[in-house]
Amino acid sequence: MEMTLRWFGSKFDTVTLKQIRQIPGVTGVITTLYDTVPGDIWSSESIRELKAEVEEAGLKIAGIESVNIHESIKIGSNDRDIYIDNYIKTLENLGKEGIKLVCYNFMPVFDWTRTELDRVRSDGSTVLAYNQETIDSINPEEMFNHISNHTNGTVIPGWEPYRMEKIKDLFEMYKDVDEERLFENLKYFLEKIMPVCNKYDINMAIHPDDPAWSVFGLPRIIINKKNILRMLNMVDDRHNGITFCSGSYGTNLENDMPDMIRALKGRVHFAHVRNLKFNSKDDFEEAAHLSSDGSFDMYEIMKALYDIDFTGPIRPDHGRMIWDEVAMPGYGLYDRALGATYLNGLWEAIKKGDKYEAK
Ligand code: DNO
Repeated sequence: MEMTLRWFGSKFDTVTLKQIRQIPGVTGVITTLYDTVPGDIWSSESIRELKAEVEEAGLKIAGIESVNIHESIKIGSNDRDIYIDNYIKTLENLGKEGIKLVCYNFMPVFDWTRTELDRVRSDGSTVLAYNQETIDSINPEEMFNHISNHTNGTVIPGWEPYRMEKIKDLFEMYKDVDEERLFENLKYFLEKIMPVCNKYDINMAIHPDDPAWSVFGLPRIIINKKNILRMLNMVDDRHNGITFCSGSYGTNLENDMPDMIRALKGRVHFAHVRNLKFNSKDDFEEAAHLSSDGSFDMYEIMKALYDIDFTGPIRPDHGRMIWDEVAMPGYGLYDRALGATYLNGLWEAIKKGDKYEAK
């Protein structure tokens, strides 16, 4: 595996490439052109500029998160082919610059959903949290305004202003899209993009729906082992793969994550590894990465990735806000650096343990 950190570009991120470079064992960043909107064609020039900036800092671009999908593709509207063609052009431009990993998601309207961005934990750190009752009692627009007031002045991924511009129309457009239709639309999209992925050897890594169930009545499909296998088999190409995100699949306690990882060998192209602490089935918060701070056995998750010979990029995920840092919630420097170091430690121990066992 290759340890990375997510970075949103010098215009948007409070964390610098220099700081990232100084985290032991982090060799690359996962980044994006954050000022594009879904449907845009990413120009070769802007990709090259981004790449040069990252490389000048002694790092590499290990992958793109995300090239977001235009809603017309998810809905399956008449104009979807225009946006698929644009997506293909973007992939082509990324491929020409040697980029081999693209993370995306197929969640209608929203991306990941949390109800709080700054829940205070007993140690004084603040974290992102989810409470089902809050979701059930709030409408999506209120939710958006609520989230926007707690971002420490940053534009947070998944809650970019463009998402809210057409929210009412979008809910209307999704009214006939159920899970089956969403699967069909995903298949249509994947079949169209696989040729360019094959040509440039680009791994597509779909991100799970977070949380792993329907939110605000919208359909969600990338939620469990059964659905992932269906998605992988319906377009059976090794470039059609997944992002294994423990913080997303783990929202559903019925998902046995080490078992899922083992079942997906060869198709896990990217990993987001973090912990969650459940207070009840309907309320969880994003703990530190350390197993004992949350509800997951992080050793078992890393061991499963090791066992499937995972060689792709991995990144610590949302961190807590600690040590008075003011940054994008979930994406500060300090706790993610601790997370990367912890995950690197687990990996080293697993690898060495494996060697001793073999002797
Ligand atoms: C949240 C992220 C998601 C993720 C997208 C991938 O912090 O994990 O926004 O980047 O779903 O397309």
